[in-house]
Amino acid sequence: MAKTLRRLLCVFTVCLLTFFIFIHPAISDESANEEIPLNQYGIHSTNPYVVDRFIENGKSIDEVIVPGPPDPPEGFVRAEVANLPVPDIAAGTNTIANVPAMTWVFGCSATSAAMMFGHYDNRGYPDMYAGPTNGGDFPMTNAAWGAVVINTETRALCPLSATRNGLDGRAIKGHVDDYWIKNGNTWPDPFIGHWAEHTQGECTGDYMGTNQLQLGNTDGSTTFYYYTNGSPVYDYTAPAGHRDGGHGLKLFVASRGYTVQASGLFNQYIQGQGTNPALGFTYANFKAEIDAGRPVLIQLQGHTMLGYGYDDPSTIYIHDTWDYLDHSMTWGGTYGSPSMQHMGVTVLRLTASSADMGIAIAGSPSSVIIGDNVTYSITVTNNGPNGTTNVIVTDALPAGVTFVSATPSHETCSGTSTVTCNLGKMNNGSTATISLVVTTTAANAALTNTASVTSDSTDSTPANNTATACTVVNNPVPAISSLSPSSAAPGGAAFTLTVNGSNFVSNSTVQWKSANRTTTFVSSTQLTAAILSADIATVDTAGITVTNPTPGGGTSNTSTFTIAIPPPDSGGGGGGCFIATAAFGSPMEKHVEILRDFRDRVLLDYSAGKAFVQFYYRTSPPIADKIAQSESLRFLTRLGLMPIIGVAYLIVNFGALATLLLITCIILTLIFSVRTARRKLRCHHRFNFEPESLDIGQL
Ligand SMILES: [Ca+2]
Ligand SMILES: [Ca+2]
Ligand SMILES: [Ca+2]
Repeated sequence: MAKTLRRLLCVFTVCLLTFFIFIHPAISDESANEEIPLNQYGIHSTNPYVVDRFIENGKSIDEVIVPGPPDPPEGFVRAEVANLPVPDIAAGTNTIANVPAMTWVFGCSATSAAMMFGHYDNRGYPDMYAGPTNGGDFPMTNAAWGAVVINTETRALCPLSATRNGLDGRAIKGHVDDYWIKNGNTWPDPFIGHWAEHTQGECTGDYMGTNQLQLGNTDGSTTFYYYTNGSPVYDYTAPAGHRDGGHGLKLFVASRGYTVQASGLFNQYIQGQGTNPALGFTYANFKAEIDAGRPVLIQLQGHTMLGYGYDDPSTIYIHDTWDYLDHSMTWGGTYGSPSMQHMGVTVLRLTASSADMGIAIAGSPSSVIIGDNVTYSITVTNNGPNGTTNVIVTDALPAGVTFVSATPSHETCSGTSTVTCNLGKMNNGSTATISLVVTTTAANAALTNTASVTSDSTDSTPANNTATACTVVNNPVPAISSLSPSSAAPGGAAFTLTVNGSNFVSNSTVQWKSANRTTTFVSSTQLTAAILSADIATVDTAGITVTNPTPGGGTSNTSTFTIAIPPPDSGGGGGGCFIATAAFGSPMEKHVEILRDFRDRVLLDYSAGKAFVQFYYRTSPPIADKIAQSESLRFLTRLGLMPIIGVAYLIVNFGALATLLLITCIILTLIFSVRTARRKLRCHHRFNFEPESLDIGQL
């Protein structure tokens, strides 16, 4: 019996524990709710805007309306304008940069959503706003769209929150025309019974159900659904005649061609606002969204704002839909005074937009001469499926070119060694071009220039994100215009030859009679070359050329260098007749002139003569110096030169043959005369003639 009692007690204990573990929270929910007074809609809630509570799939759901006042409530005091800290996640603070701030545009929830999608429009999702303002890039405020007076109320405008006929180029009725009468108005929407409802699209208000009485919203209101216990409600499809504002966000995203991550859309009470204290969205959860670059809708009792930053331990930064400024509040606390309790969030996580960016590059012309410009035509294409933002083309210029200009079809380029062009936003299927001009500075058989493209979106095909153009940069054909010097005396020393001309390059080579000589590049119009003493050992002419190597290149015209006896007035005694000048005292003396004529008109016509002249000029100057210093030597030299001068005179004036004949005749005459004289002498001996009386000069 006692054993049975122990068993019963044990079973009872287990049942009791099971009851408390699994059943008690629900009881706790109910009892907790019932401790809370009924709100204006007869619901046990501290939130006066919970309009209904019902069970679905075994869970209790709150239907919450957000009336979203167009202006801060009467006497409302907000916290001071926040100075955003510099993002530093490790230090416990972060903000998402450049989140638009808007004033209230036909519903705070639609306005907050428009700020969020406006942000995404500039961060990889450019189709979120595709209107004409600001080139289709959603601006940082809605000031550009101005305001309008409707039924005595002045209302700010923004087509991303609420479309309207005449706004932002729209020529048909839109959200405001069909659904809006006056803030808080509960009348049927204006289009009902009067005109056909516009096709919903392009604005958050359409999809979120804002202002639409047939979806249970009075003017200015949007509805959201929350699990009472604080767990998230994923993409909730509301009962007929109702619309969850969160689900509306997803519908809007789909209408713009983008998608939401799995479980990437939910409404959730923050921790402490649901019936289960263990459940609810936390400050840490919010920080994770901000760190991922995702703004979060902050739901207050009666108002929606956009949260985009945090600062530990519990400050969050928000745009409150009432001005363009940064504000802050404490996570889970109240906003302003009279206070609006922070009660929930709506989280949206977009799937990364996908844009296959492609780039092509073509250099023109494909073959140039060094110094010419090459124009690279860079074409960037967004092959989709989404539009994208922050399209950046990078081109690190190769060696051998210098930057001239970079002209993009839109936006800007910068840099001269690495050219960076920020092309900004590119819609699906759109194309942008960049014209990049460089000057070639070095020959290159394959000048390769590579450009690459990146964007904010995921790229399904990275292989086409880089492209290369190949250009042949040829050396020009050189040309010689002059040489300095252009001649030298034979037997001179090695010297530096300056070659003037054009199209010379750093590796041009000077040739002497087709043989390379050590060459120094001075400029594109001047080279110098080391000429050897052996090159000018003898009287000669040498063809000078310049060769540029491949690619391209070639050999110049030939310029002639002369190795010759210096002209008469170029120094040396007597026009080069050193000994004769010393002997006769003047280079203009007529005997010297005869010798000079003989040299120039006879000797230099023959190679043996040239050789003799060269030999003479190398050896005669010191001898001439000695002769010039002694009168007797000068006399003897004059005497010795006389036969040579005579022969030279004859050859110059009568030719070599006539002179030879004449000399032969003279010699024969002399021989004949001598022999005749000898015969007479022998006769004289025979007839006793005196030999002393013989005068040969008389013969
Ligand atoms: Ca856009
Ligand atoms: Ca309405
Ligand atoms: Ca690609």
